[in-house]
Amino acid sequence: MLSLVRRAAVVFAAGALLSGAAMHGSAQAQDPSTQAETLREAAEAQGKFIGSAIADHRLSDATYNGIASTEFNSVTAENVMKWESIQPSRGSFNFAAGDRLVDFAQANDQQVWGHTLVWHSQLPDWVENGGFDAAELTEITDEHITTVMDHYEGDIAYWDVVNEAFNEDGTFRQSVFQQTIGEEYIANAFRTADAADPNAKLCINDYNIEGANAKSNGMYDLVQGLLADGVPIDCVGFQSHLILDSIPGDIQSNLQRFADLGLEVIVTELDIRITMPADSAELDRQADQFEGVVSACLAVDGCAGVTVWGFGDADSWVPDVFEGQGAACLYDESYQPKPAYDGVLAGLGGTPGGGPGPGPDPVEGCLATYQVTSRWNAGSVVQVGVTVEEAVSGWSVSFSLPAGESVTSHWNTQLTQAGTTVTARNAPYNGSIPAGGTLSFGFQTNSGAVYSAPVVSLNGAVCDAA
Ligand code: 9MR
Repeated sequence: MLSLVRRAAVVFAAGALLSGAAMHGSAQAQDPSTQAETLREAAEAQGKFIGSAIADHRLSDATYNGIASTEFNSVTAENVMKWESIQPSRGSFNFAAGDRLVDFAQANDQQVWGHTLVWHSQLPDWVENGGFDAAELTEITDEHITTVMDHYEGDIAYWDVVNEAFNEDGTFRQSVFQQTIGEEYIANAFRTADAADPNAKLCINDYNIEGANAKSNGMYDLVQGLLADGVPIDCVGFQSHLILDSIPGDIQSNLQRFADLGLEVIVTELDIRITMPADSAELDRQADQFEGVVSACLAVDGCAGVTVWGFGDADSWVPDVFEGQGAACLYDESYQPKPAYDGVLAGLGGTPGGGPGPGPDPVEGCLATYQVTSRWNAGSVVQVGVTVEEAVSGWSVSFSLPAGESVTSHWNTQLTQAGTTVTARNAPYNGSIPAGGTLSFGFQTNSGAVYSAPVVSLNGAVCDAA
């Protein structure tokens, strides 16, 4: 059972200075038994990277910025390096937002993953419907790749050079590039990219290729052919936009067959979506499934790392695209870590809960107090106390809040919220409660609504109300 996450202040480990193209291959494997405080420490101990897509407009939020800088050692531009953002009209380049991400990464010793140069989507109309012939579109594509990669030369470790080139049946997607230029637009893009920045790793990236299937077979045939032709391709990105309980069982062997071609493989856009509302059993299964994907990467020597596609449910693309789906990320809507966070940490060989130890003890009897100590029109402060009949070592207290009420801060606990269910676990320093002793913690919410005290459970047992 995945339980407690030890989340102390972040330590910037000496020697963990990972920036730009210098990172890959220079990350020193540390002793994996070292207890990891954060995802990035756990990843660094394994010589892998852990990344997140970053939404430019969220970096000004202190909580978002704090998690982005402390938990990850790689960042991918979620949108700001796409063609429509960077060259919205011909010859007019806009690097400001991409530069902000590079500055952020350099300030936080993180590598930058460039996303993406040639893609059918988020492509400005002047390219898509410009009516260019093959020679013109090739020239336009070369110009785009060269200008963007020149601008970021030395700052970007990996580029998604070509994105989502395949249909589900393994044939080539009929993008404007494929239709106008033909399949050779792919080899051409890689050659142009290699000339622009010979030190960046050059990847092809796609979704639904995590397991062996028609689409991943198409990708396999393509990259094998590119390598045979001497095309400078370094890596394959497996996006991994996955669905709870439908994770392909053969991710590791599929990654391995690509790695066996001599390519690096990377999980580039991981999330695991759930039909909403997500209950706690689903969140626990999601944690195990995140752990499984990360472990598959770790088990393959050629797998360089894992990037999640946003770390917080509040920012995820999923609910906008899949109606009724969500909760796909490591942190909840209030940026509290979910069980999925522990899953990724465990997959990276870290030790959720700060080290092996017993899970929460079963309890014989407990008495709960739930007091709203202050309430105003847009918030309230709650103090919870639970007195135990017998000693416990490790506690997990759960209860419900009214729909729409969210915890905004908390103290003396590590707390997560999934829908209306709140789970408050002990902090590293207050897990042991003697017989007759009382555990206590508090939190603040975004609502002043009046409601009666909820049923409080401790380690799965319902407590009497005091
Ligand atoms: O997360 C991105 C979202 O904010 C954009 O609106 C969307 C537009 O297509 O792209 C999302 O990111 C995609 C990524 O660039 C490529 N693989 C699939 C991702 C999720 O759609």
